[in-house]
Amino acid sequence: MKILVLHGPNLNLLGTREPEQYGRETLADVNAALQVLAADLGVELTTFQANAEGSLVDAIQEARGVFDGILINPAAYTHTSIAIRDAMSAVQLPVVEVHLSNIHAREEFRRHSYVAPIAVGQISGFGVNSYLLGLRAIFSHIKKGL
Ligand code: CA2
Repeated sequence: MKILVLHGPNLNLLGTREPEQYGRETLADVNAALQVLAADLGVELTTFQANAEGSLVDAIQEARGVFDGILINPAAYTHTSIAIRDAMSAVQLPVVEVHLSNIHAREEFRRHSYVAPIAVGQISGFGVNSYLLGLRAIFSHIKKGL
C-alpha cells in the first residue's frame, strides 16, 4: 500500500514559531514519526510539503495510479481552496484530512473546510498525533476496500 502525505503552506515552519498553537516538533519530526508508523503497518509513504496551491494540485493529480490514498493537512488552503478539493475529487483517491490544532475551536473562518465533504474523514486537534491517527485511519479504510 502506498500513501501520499501532503503538507500545506507554512507547515515548513513547524517547531520554529507559534509552539503554543502547533507544538515544538518540526516537519521533519512529523515525517519521521509517520515513517516509523508506516513501517509498522507495512505502508510505503511519500511526504511532500508545498507553499504554492498549484504545486499541491499537481501532486494530487500525479498521485492517480501511483498511490492508494492521500493524507493531507491542507493548512490555510483548507478554508480557501476549491482547486485542491476539485483535484482530490478528480483523482478519486481516498483522502483523510488532518489538522494539528482543533480548527473547530478557533476563529470562525477556520471552521469551514472545503476538503472535508469529499474526505473519508477529518482528524483535528491532536497535534502530531493527528497525523498518526490519520495514517491509521486511511490505512484501515483502504485495507477494508482491498
Ligand atoms: O491546525 C492545523 O494543522 C492547520 O491546518 C494549520 C494551518 C492553519 O491555517 C489551519 O487553520 C489549521 C497553519 C499552518 C501554519 O503553520 C505554522 C507553523 C509554525 C509557525 C507558523 C505557522
